[in-house]
Amino acid sequence: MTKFVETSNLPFCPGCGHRVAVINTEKALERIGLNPLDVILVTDIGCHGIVDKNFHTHTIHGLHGRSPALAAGVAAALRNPDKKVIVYMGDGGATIGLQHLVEAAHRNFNMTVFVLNNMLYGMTGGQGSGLTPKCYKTMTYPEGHPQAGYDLVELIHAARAPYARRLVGRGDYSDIVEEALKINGFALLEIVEVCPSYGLKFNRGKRLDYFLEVSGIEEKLLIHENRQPFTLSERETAPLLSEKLAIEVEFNSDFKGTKRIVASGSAGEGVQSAGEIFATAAITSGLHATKKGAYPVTVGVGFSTAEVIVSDSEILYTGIVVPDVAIITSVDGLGHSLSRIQKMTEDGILIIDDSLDVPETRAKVIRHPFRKETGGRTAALRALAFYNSKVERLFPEEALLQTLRRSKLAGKVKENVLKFD
Ligand SMILES: Cc1ncc(C[n+]2csc(CCOP(=O)(O)OP(=O)(O)O)c2C)c(N)n1
Ligand code: SF4
Repeated sequence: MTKFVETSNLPFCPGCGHRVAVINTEKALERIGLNPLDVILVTDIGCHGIVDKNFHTHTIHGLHGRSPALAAGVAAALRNPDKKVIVYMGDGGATIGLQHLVEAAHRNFNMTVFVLNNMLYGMTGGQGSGLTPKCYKTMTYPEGHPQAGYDLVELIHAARAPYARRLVGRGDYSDIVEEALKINGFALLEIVEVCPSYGLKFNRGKRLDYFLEVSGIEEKLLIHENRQPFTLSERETAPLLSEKLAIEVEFNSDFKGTKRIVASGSAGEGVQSAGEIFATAAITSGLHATKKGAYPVTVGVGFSTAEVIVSDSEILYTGIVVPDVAIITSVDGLGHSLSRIQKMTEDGILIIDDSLDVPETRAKVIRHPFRKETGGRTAALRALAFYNSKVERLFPEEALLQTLRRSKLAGKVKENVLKFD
C-alpha cells in the first residue's frame, strides 16, 4: 500500500494529466519521508480536488480558487516547519482565485502550490481559463482561443515567490515535485497537462507540443533567494483579543430583567463612547450587555445612535425593534429615532433634552437640560448616567465612574458629568 495516496483507484478519466501529477506527488513524498499526518493537502473545486479522499494525509476541500487562502491560514497557524502544506488547484481555480495566489506568494506563506494546468475547466465541461493557450479549442471558444493565456510563473515571480516553476507534466517528474516540496517558503509548480475528455476531444489530432509552441509556453524556473517565510511574530507577542477585552466583574447588581436602550444624539458628541461605557459598567456589575452603533457613512455629520441592551441573563438577540428606554440629546438623534419612539408603549420611558420638542409617544416622558448642564459633547453620557441614577438603577453609580476613569475619555471628560444632586 502506498503511504500518502491510494493510487489504485484514482477518480480521474483514463489518461487524465491529474493522475500523473498525483502519482508524482506520492513518489516525491515517499522520498522526502514525512509522516502522512504531517502533510496537509488543501484542494478546491475541480476534478483535481476530488482526489483528496485518496490521500492518507490531512485534507481540506475549499471553494473554487480559494485553496491558497485556506492553506495560508493553515501555514500561519501551524508555525511548524516540520509540517508540509500542499495545495492542488486547477488552472480555472488559479484564474478565479488569482489574487489569493499572488498574496500567498507575496507574503511568502510556507506552502507548495501545484497548479494542475490542463488548460481548461475540466469539471464543468471544458470552458477556457486565463491560462488556456492560443488556438486551443474549448467549449467557450470552439474556433480556438484568440490569444495566449497569461504567464502564471512570471506573475508569481513578480510577487516575489522564492520558487516559481513550470514544467510539462509527462512521465516521471517526481524529482521536480520533490524540489518544490523542499522549498522553505512559498513554492508554485505549474504542471501543464491534458484533459483527454474535453481537451483532446475539442482539439482532435493536435498534440500538446503544438499548442505550447503556438502560445510560446515554455518550461522555466524563477527564483528569489533569501526570503524568509511568513511568521506570526507580531501576533505571537500580542495578547489574544479575548484577553485584551476581558472585563472583570467588580460590582454587584440586583437588577432583574432586560432593558433595551436606544441613545440618540449627534455625530461628534460621544454617543458611541457613552454607550460603550454604559454597557461596560453593566458588565463590571455582573450583568450581560451588548452595544451596537448606527451612524451615517459620513461619520462626522448627522445622527449617532447607540443601542445598548442590559440584562441579568444571556442576550441572544442584539437588535432593538421597540426600545424600553429612548434617550434623545439632539435634533439629529430625535430624527433618527422618531419612528421607534412612536412605537413605544406606556411601559416605555423617553428621556429627552429639554431643548427639544417632545414627539408624540405613549411612553412616559422625562425632560432634563443635559446639553445646558455639561454641554453637547457630554450630553449622551450624562443622560445615560441620569437614567441609571435617577430613573431606573441597573447597576451602582460607582461602576459607571470607574469605567469612565479607565476609558479613553478619562481626563477628557469631567467626572461631574456623572453626578446629580
Ligand atoms: C467561484 C466559483 N466559480 C465557478 C464555479 C463552477 N465550477 C466548478 S468546477 C469549475 C471548473 C474547474 O476547473 P479547474 O479549476 O481548472 O479544475 P479541473 O476541473 O480542470 O481540475 C467551475 C468553473 C464554482 N464552483 N465556484
Ligand atoms: S474531465 Fe478532464 S480533468 Fe476531469 S477527470 Fe476527466 S480528464 Fe481529468
